[in-house]
Amino acid sequence: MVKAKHFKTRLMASCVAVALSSVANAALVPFVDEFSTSQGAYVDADASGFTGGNTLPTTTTTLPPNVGADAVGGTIGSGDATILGGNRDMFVALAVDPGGAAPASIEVFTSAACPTGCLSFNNQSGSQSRGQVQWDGLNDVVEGTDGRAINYTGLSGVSFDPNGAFKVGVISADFGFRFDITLYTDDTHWTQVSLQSNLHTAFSETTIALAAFSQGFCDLPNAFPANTIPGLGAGWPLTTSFGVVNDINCGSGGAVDLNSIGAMVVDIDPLGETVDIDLRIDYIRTPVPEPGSVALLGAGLLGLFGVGRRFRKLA
Ligand SMILES: [Ca+2]
Ligand SMILES: [Ca+2]
Ligand SMILES: [Ca+2]
Repeated sequence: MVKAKHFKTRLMASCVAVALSSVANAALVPFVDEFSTSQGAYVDADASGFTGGNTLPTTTTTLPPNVGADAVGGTIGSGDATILGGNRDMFVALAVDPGGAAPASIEVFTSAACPTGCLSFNNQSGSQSRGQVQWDGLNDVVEGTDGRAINYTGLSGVSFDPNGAFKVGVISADFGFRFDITLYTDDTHWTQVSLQSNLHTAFSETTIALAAFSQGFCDLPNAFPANTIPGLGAGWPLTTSFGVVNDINCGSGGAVDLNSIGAMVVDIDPLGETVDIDLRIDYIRTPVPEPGSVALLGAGLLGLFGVGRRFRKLA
C-alpha cells in the first residue's frame, strides 16, 4: 500500500513535469525577429554630422541615444508575423570615413550564406559606423515617415517571460562589436544591457538572460567578467559567445517592466568604434508568454487528475 502511494506520487510528479515542459514549449515562440523579411539595403556614404551614438546613458536621467538625424534607413512591415510588433525600423550612420569613399550599410536579406534571412551590418576598410534596429510597432504619427523616432509604447505592453532569455544567432562577425539591447516600458522605465562581443568565426547562439533587465541589476558598475553578472548565478549564462557585459543602465523611473514592453531597440557598435566590421545575425528570439499557455496548463492539470483517478480505480 505504501509502495503504491510512492509510485503514484512519482507518477504525479512526472506528469506535472511533462505538463510544465509542454507549457514552456508553448511559450517558446521564436520571436523578436527571424530576419526573414528583407529590408534595405540602406547605405550611408556621408560621415559628417554623426550624432547618434556619441553619448551613453550614463545617468538614469538620460535616455539612450536615438539614431540621429544623420542616419539612413527606413521602416518595413505592418502586422508581419515574423517581426515583433509586426514592424521593423532600421538605420545605419557612417561615423568616420578618412578616405571619403567607404560607405556603411545595413540590410536584411536572404542568401546562400543565410538561407532563412539575416541582418547584415557592414562598414568598409578604414571606416566606422553604427546601426540601429527598432521594434516599436507601427505608429507613423509618433515615429515619422521612416520610423526614425522610437515609439516607446508602440508594442502596447507585450510580455517577455522574465525567466526566459534572448537567443541571438550570429552567423559571422570578423571583429568583436558592441551590442546594446534596450527594452522600454515607456520613456522613463527602460533597461539597457550593453555587451561587448567577441568575433564570430562560425555560427553561434548567444543567450542573454532577461533577468538581467530587472530592477536589481540597474546601474551596476562597468565591465563584469566574461559570461557572468554578479547575482544572476550559475545556470544563467548571460552570454555564451559575447565577451563582456559593459554596463546595465535604467531609466529615471526604473527598469523595464517585462510584463509591459513598449519597445525594443538594438544598437550595433553605437559609438562607431570598430573599423571594417562585417556582421551577420540570423535571428533574435525570446519566449513570449501567451494566453494560450495558461489554458494549456489547465488542460494538463485536468488530464493529470484523470490519470490519478484511473490509478485509484486500479489500486
Ligand atoms: Ca516602427
Ligand atoms: Ca521607430
Ligand atoms: Ca533568419
